[in-house]
Amino acid sequence: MLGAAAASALAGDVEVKDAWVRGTVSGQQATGAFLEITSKSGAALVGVVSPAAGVSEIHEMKMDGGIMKMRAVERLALPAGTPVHLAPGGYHVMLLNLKQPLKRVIRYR
Ligand SMILES: [Cu+2]
Repeated sequence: MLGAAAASALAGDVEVKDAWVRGTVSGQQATGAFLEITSKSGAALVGVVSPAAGVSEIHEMKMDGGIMKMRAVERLALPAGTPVHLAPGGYHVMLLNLKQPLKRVIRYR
């Protein structure tokens, strides 16, 4: 879902690998999605969409006064030929207002 949105918007320039979503427990409204994304010619990720969530955002983790915090970013640069990792503890796709529990980790290539 995430990969397809990114790839179709950039018509073959972007490759998405190892995408997965952290499973949720009942009542949990948000989770993270992670992937590796590479642009052949250089691009930027400027939005994400998922049918599983009411709101999807690109987030980064940053130290702020000794506390790790996350915040939304509007643009994630994808330098040409360089894999960009969205991974736990760093950049990630935040899925908010989940429409249903994600019962298990979903992995696909
Ligand atoms: Cu987040």
